[in-house]
Amino acid sequence: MTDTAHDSCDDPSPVCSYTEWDPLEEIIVGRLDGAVLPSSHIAVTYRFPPVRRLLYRVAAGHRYPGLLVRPARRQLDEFMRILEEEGVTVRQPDAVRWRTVFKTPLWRSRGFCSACPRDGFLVVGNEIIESPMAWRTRHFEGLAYRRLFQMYFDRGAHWTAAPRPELADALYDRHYRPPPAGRPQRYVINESEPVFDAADLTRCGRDLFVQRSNVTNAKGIDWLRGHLGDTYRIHEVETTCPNPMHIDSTFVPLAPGKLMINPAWMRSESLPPLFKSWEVRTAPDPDPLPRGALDLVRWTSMVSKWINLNVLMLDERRVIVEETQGSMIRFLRDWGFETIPCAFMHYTPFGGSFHCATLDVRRRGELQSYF
Ligand code: ABU
Repeated sequence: MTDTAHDSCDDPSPVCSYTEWDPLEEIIVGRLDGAVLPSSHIAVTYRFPPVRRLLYRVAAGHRYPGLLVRPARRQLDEFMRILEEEGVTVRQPDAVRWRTVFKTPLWRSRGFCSACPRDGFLVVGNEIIESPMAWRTRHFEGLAYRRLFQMYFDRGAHWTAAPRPELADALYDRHYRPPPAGRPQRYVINESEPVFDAADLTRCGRDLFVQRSNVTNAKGIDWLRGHLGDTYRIHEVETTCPNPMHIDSTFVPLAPGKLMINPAWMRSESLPPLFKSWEVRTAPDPDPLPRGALDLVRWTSMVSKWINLNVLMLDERRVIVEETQGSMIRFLRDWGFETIPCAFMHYTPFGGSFHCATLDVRRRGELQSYF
């Protein structure tokens, strides 16, 4: 890949997206069919309390119960209906038998699901980059997207995979526990090979922002920097989250000049200096989930309570936001956005909300610098 390949998208390119806010034209939305509870490997369970870890050993590798899948699927259908009504082309990955045990020469696992395309794939300009994900249970997640990526490739998109990681035992600290508040950051993974989840990155034209996390190491960031070349600048942002995994509930660029940050995990003083020219606002605390129907979601959620920040921009003005999060809806309206509320909390046991559940394939716009 040469640098110039990223400068603008060939016209018409089926894949073209430089930012989180250019007008959205086409998107991949996750699929819940066949979803399996991810393996009980340390990289998955390190943040569970001891009792949940024990229970999880029995449950891991089994299908998600219908009690979780059915309401989540209803909400997913409604989310896709809203996207289509707003003029967006929606595509979904294929169904895969995630319960199948797969082996490499070093280890074996079952799969997980394809609920969150954001984690495994990064779209930069006209290129789809497959990330070298650190969770063994996600090693073959790309299979669900093969047909779509092949179609985009046939129509002219660039398609790259980062070096396939070994995910050997040596990558993980099997005794890892998150550091207590105020102690130096450390991670369940080390630097023995490059790994990253695409959801640890967010895109603002020529500038991309990344966080180190329990699935993204410095070598992974270095690989991406080398791959993208001089056309892009990758800036690392510091988070104080004790369990960092995915930047999209921590550091959320909404539009040119508008950045939303998580009040618990980001300090405006430690933002990269280039944000001095941007308006940075601290997100509101999440509203508690209503009791009753969402109790099961509360107990089985795979995300933090800050998933209220995980919004999806349709363009610089319109934003899809979770409907139980009244404080977030008011915050975004006060800031000049047009909010589109959608119920989606039942999706969180599968790993995310609107941003995680999607991969924007095409947004109308050109490569620019916003700083
Ligand atoms: N996959 C995004 C999760 C972020 C969070 O748990 O806050």
